[in-house]
Formats: sequence, C-alpha cells, structure tokens
Amino acid sequence: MAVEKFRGRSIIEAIGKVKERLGPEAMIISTEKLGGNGTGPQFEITAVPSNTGEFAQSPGLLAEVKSELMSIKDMIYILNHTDGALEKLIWSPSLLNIYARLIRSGVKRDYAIGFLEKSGVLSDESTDPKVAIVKRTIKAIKHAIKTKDPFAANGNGQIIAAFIGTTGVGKTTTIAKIAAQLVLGSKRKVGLISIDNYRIGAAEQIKTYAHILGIPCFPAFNRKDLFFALRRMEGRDVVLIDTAGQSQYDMSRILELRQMIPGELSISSHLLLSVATSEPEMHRTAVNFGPFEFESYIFTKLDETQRYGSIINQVMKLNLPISYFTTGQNVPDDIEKARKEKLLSLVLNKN
Ligand SMILES: Nc1nc2c(ncn2[C@@H]2O[C@H](COP(=O)(O)OP(=O)(O)O)[C@@H](O)[C@H]2O)c(=O)[nH]1
Ligand SMILES: [Mg+2]
Repeated sequence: MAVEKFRGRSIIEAIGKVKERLGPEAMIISTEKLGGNGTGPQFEITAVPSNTGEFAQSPGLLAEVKSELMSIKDMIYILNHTDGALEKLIWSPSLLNIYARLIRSGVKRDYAIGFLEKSGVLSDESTDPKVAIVKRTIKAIKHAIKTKDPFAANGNGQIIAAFIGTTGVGKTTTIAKIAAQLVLGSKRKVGLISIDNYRIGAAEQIKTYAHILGIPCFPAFNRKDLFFALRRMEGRDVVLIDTAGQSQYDMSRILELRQMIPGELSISSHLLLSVATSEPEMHRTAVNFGPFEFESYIFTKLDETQRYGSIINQVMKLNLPISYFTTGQNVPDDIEKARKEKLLSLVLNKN
C-alpha cells in the first residue's frame, strides 16, 4: 500500500499537501501532533490514495477502510465547520470520523464536542482506537437522551394524553397510528377526543379513523364538552386527545387551548415536532408550547429529511424524553416507539 507522510506547520498546511499530491479522495490513516520547539513542522498526516492497488483489488477492504477512516475531502469539510476544537481531535482518525458524522448530521458543534468530552475520548489518548472511541461516544450520547413510552400499562388506571403542536405537523395521523397499535396490538380500550376550539372541522378526519377502528370519538368545542366527553370515556384504558388549529406563533391561541385542558385532571401532553422544519422554528415551537408542560417529544416526518441532528440538538436544549418517531403517511404502519439505538444509527449513518 502506498502510504505517504506529509508534514506541515499547521494541520491545514499538511492537508493541503496531501490533497495536492493524492487528491481529495485520499484517506487519512493517522494524524499526529509532533513535539518540538514550534519552529519546524507541527503536524504529520499519514495518508493513502483511495485508488491504491491493494484497495482496488479488494473493494470490500476499501469499503471497510472508508467507513472507519476519513477522506481529505471530509477533513476539509470538518476544518470549515470547526474552530478551536480540531486540535483535540487530530490525534485519531476514528475520533475525527465520528465527529464528522455528528457534524454532517447537523448536530451542533458544541454538543458534538461535549459528547466526545463526556466520553473521555478527548483526554484519554491511550484509548484503544476505533472501537473504543465509537463505543464510548455512543454511550455518552445515549446517556444524554431519554425515551419513554407514555402508554405502557402502568397499573394506575386510565391514561389520558393530549397531542399538541403546529397545524400540519401530524397530530391527527399520529393519533390514528397510536390508536391502531393500542387497539390492534395491545388490545387496549381506546377512546378519542378532538378539541377543536375554532371549529375548523378537524373532528371529521379523526372520526373516520375512530370509525375504522370501532372506537368512540367525541368532539369538544369548549371545556364543558371536554368534561362531558371524558366522563363518557371512563371505561376506556387510554384516551387520546387531538387538538386543532394552533400556530406556533399564535401565543393567544396556544394559551386558550391550554386553558381548555384542565389542570385538575391528569392529562399528559406530548409535543409533536417535524424534523422537516428548520431548527429555530422547532425550538420556537417547543418554547411557545411550554405552558403545557409537555412530557415527551414526538418527532414526525423522519422520512422527509436525511439529517437527524436537529433531534439531538432539540433534546439537548430542552431535555425531555422522546416517545415516538413517525416515518411516513401510512396509517397505522409508519410509526415506531422511540429507541436510542434507532436515533444513533440515523445520526451516525455512514455517509
Ligand atoms: N411524510 C410524512 N408525512 C406525514 C407524517 N405524519 C403525518 N404526515 C402528513 O402530514 C399531513 C398533516 O398531518 P395531520 O395529521 O393532518 O396533521 P395535524 O394538522 O397536526 O393534525 C398529512 O398529509 C399527513 O399524511 C410522517 O411521518 N411523514
Ligand atoms: Mg389534525
């Protein structure tokens, strides 16, 4: 294998030399910070061209090397998206690699560095490379995320859950999916209520789903209706409350809806956020729906993006458990209970 070493006063200079000689697809095998008095070269990069003979004869080996190492192209991407922290990363290509994956998924730089710091891989240079680095980083991320199933039978009687979020985020569809799972999968007795305080006709859509599942569904246009509907649902194990007509920017409507859901009843709220929306909008929604003191996030429309870092960023900003991911328009199939492993595989996907 045509391994070559390149030295530079800065990492950028060293990378420039590799790129010039071996091209942007060259793979970095190792990086090293050299000792010395600061006048000579400070960094050394060991690299191979990606089409080198041995790799070309064995495409499997190339794929394997590519999945663990980083190309010059990726390295340049990282250089353009990181300031300051890079020096801590350069001693290990696998460290750079996992960092690059996080950044490419859209995980904020500070959070990505934070995970690496927590896992200890930045300070402990004796860490057995590759496997340990990936494992420890994954562990640190898992530690920072919580998941929760709001409908796990808890022996405490009826579970009442309201689904909140911006119009179009997927509330009604998600309720239909969850109701179907609970009815068909877990044989639970489920009832649906649709709060529609602006009479925009949202009840029709959910009524159709209720009809298909053979479960009761009542509309509620005011607090009195809601009490009435809840009384009629007394024999139900789980009551799912749909809400309609809220914009994340319309605080007065959000607060009106909040007032309709009485605090004295133990109704938990769950906030739906679409991963297809921009991150500032996602966070704004979470803040504006704050008065509900929602218990979990449901991230919707995972099928509409390829960057999942915003989920991690949101959870880091406001740390609440994730209950579900929805992955498409099909009712009831396109939903799954949130699992940390799933989120990690999305965020660290090989790209
Ligand atoms: N691609 C995709 N579309 C979804 C998903 N969940 C819901 N939708 C679609 O988003 C649109 C709005 O959904 P709806 O449940 O009516 O949103 P609501 O206004 O919050 O009740 C519908 O066309 C749904 O089919 C999802 O996970 N992926
Ligand atoms: Mg709806």
